[in-house]
Amino acid sequence: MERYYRPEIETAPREEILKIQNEKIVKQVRHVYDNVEYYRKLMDEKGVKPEDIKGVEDIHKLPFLKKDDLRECYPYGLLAVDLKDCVRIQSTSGTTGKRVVAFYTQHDIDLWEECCARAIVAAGGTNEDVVQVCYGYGLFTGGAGLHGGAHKVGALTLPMSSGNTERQIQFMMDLNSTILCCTPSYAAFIAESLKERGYKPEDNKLKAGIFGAEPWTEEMRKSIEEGLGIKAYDIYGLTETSGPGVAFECSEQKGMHINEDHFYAEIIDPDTGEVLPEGEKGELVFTALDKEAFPLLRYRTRDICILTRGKCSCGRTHVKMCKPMGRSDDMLIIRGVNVFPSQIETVLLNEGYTPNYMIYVDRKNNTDTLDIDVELSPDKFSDNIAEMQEMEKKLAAAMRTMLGIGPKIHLVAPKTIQRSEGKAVRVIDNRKLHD
Ligand code: DLL
Repeated sequence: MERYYRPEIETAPREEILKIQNEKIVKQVRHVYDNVEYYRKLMDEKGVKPEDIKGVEDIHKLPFLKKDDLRECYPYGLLAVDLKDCVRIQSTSGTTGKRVVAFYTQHDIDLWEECCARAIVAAGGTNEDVVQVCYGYGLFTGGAGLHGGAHKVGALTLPMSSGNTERQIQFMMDLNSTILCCTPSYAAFIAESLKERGYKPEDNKLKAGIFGAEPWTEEMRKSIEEGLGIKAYDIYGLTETSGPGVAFECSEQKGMHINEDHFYAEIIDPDTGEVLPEGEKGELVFTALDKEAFPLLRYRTRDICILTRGKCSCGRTHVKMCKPMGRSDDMLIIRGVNVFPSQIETVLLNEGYTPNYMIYVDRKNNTDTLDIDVELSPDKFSDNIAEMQEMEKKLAAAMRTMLGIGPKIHLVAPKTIQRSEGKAVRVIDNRKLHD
């Protein structure tokens, strides 16, 4: 039987959700206009006043916020409450430019942790579970968010943080963890490490995993589910909107329900900014409806996505987002062709290879090149060069069919590609260095 953390909200009729959203947005726009000078200026420039926003149908009148605005406002420029009312700061893992710092009041923390609690319950979590959190703790929102959510559910929480895989496995087996929370790439690594130590999927007590923070394919889901003997659920979120839990998967495992009583989602055309109708692919934009300290309105996530409102078998009524199809800035344009790393992962897993790979893009003699290192599992590895070359050719052909361009494949020995404990880095684009 499906269980919910807040049934009255999660299964509320559409009209009721809309009513909640309309009430919240009116208050929220007033709060931001009165307290955030930067956004007030953007609204004034656009000629929009708080009184013009009477409900969510007016949200499209508001200006967008982009990552650049956040950089410009670093660190306090978008803060909407007194600093003394904030109880926490978290930050993005960003490697370029300034990091985004997000502020939280206690109300914001409660709201965020509740979103994570909803995700854990949707994955079958109860107070009888042992939740092993191996997302990074610290500034990254993964550890803190799922940790808080697990507490709210009343589960026994194992605050492992990421890394030290030996210890992760020891605790998982000794303390009978039932729910695993980490990035999908780290889950794949844990599965591989368990197998190497001679454990079979049925030897652990895990029943579910809550995996997110990076794109992952359906093929990767299947491989993790088989490797660990669990059901693998997706979870989405970003530091700017609080962290994980903005959206989460239910038993249907087909798209993630957005916590619409807290976050209003739109899909826009990334070039024109125009709002697209339901079912169309575009950039995901979020408005935080009731966050106090760092209440971003119409924040452009750069994640490419589709929203759908069809009836869900789990009984939840909140809108669903599909798996993000990569960020608009993750998309590689190689010889004019759009390539998403997720397409490469799909081909690899379909062809029976491991999810351990590295993509290298470069430009030689004014032509883009695409090279993919693919790690072989020990059973596929051989010193027969002709055989290896034949496999490389076959894989390159399968890639060409999927991508529209042919990469150069390099099969590499088992254990030669570095494993990820957090967000996996799988693309190195050397063109950026030359341009
Ligand atoms: O990654 C928050 C998080 C922690 C989500 C743990 C889920 C689990 P940031 O570091 O700010 O926050 O990165 C946010 O990561 O805009 C997406 O591009 C990507 N992302 C997050 N979840 C998913 C997912 C956290 N389930 C950025 N699928 C977002 C694909 C995801 N991409």
